[in-house]
Amino acid sequence: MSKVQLIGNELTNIPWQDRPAGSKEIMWRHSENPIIGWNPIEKAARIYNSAVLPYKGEFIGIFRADYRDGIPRLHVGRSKDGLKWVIEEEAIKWKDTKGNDYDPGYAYDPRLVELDGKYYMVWCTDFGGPTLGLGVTEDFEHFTRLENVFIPFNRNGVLFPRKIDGKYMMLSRPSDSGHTPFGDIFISQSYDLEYWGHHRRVMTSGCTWWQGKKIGAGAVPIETSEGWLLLYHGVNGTCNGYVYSIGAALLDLENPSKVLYRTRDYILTPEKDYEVSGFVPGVTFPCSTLYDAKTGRIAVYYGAADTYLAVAYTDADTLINHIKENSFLLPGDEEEYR
Ligand code: BMA
Repeated sequence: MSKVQLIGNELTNIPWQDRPAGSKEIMWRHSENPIIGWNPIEKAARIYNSAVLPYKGEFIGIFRADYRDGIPRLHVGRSKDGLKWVIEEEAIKWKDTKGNDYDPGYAYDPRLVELDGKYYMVWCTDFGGPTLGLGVTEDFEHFTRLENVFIPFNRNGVLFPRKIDGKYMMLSRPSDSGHTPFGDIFISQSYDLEYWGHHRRVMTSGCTWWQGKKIGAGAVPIETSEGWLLLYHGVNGTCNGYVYSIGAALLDLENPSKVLYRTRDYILTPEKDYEVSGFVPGVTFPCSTLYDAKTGRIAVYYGAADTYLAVAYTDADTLINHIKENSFLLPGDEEEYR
């Protein structure tokens, strides 16, 4: 077992529980899951696939809130301990760069990253069909919506937390307008967060059964001594519909279009009542992590059954050694795809 280093800040107040005695799980669930249940605020029936960050000694998040009209919207939430959340009653109001109102018709599956001293959000937005919206805030009170990243159809946009070789990097998953029955993870580069190009395929679906149908980037990659740690979701089709599990990969630090290792087996799959039963049964959908570079502790926030928000824990040594020792790559994963 090698000692793995997470690159980043200390986070002494990270939510944490030790792995239960006798457990060999690579990722173990918070014992009080789910942390957000049905009808959490007046306007929303369900809050689930959501993204959090440390903020001013406490925690902040952008939450996917599905209203009773069926439309998902984004709300800010705050927490002292990362587990008990106070979600704002009103959805985020967006302005464009000229100060005009620019609210999306729907917005879901946010990812949140601190980058260059600001907080950027990528979400799935409507733009004649689903694709990636991008916005920025410095204070979580004023929100500026930037240019949409891609034309439809695209989902699961995840920005890297720093530039690589002078360029912003974004993972995404080209899709269709519905419940896409295919999908690989791609990476695109930009000098200004507006014009994107130099697209490469990073990882293909079909590697093993649980990720046979499609895959999508989950949380913002964590920089580690062994490469970029990426948590992602993998989907397989059963006779009862899709099942969403969680896997992990290590991407090359200088060229993240190259996969160094990826998990042959899922590291978390729907098992608990709140994962196998809900609005959409059989979904575990990671959108963010908190981590403590000093101890290597990682808290994973994942949506469960499109109904709940749940937390699971792992640590750098356990997870990264597991990925390296239980990897299975497909042709196209290892090399930059042209
Ligand atoms: C995907 C996204 C996610 C959702 C998942 C399972 O296509 O829409 O928001 O969690 O389906 O329903």
